[in-house]
Amino acid sequence: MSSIGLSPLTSGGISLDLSDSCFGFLTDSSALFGDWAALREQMDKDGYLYLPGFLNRTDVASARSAICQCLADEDLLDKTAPIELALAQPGLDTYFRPDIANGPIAGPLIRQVIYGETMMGFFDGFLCGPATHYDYTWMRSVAPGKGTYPHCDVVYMGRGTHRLYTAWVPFGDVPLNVGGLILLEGSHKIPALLSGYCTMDVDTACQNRSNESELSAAGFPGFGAYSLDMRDARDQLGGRLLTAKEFKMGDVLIFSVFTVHGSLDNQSNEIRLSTDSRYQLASEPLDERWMGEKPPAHGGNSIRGMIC
Ligand SMILES: O=C(O)CCC(=O)C(=O)O
Repeated sequence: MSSIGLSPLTSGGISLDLSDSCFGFLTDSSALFGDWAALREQMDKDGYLYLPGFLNRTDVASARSAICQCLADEDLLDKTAPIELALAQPGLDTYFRPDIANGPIAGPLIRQVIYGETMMGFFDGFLCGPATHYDYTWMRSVAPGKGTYPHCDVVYMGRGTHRLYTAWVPFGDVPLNVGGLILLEGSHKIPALLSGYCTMDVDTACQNRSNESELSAAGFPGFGAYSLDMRDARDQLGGRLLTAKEFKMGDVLIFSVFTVHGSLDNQSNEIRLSTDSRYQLASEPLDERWMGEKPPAHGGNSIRGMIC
């Protein structure tokens, strides 16, 4: 147990330092709701807004049921347990399922939650003008044992405006052992990141370096991760890693594309279900990789050649 009474928490298989100077819990900004200036100030200060209960829980639960049914239809769930619990088949290997969020069965219910009036009204007010969202929706169905390495979103979606925000929405209650999102407080303002890692793009091919991406050529591991070691990233960058004691259906966590984040590992036997979706002013440039009926996404024609 740590000094704050938690069992070991891991990210990427590495135990995190849970001492007060390295780890803590997200600040609840729901009391600021409606005060756009205060919400912008809070985002500017910490790099995120945590809004528990902001979305309609019943709508989120309906979408969850449809997602669970999709997973059950594919035989990914433990057949001895109710589908709604999303308990994984032993040995299941699943992590990323944008096809479910962008598909015809659960998609409409998910999109109603994340692109409906409540969310878009929030971004209209927060961004001070009509907001839009990317057409592409990222959806995670994170199997036991898996998690997300630390990264900043800008390296995956930095070709349009940088006044771009991610909303992370759990489609299930996510206590610590189910492995929710974790972010590094204040990391959106670290000069070395802003002038280095955050200027790069995963969809690049260094023609003088066997076509590896500029991130990989600069020594960043994986596909755009800042590091494969959340603990070490925190030690290097400073600040506290923050998460929620339990994310609940209806909660939303909004953060800047410069905020370092990843997830805790899923240490339970259920599949962690969540989406991450992107919002910006409609009048500002969009990253075309994520727009259209069939967004081009990464690779293929999205790759830009360069000399590194
Ligand atoms: O849900 C996760 O594990 C990661 C989400 C993420 O990277 C994001 O919201 O940008």
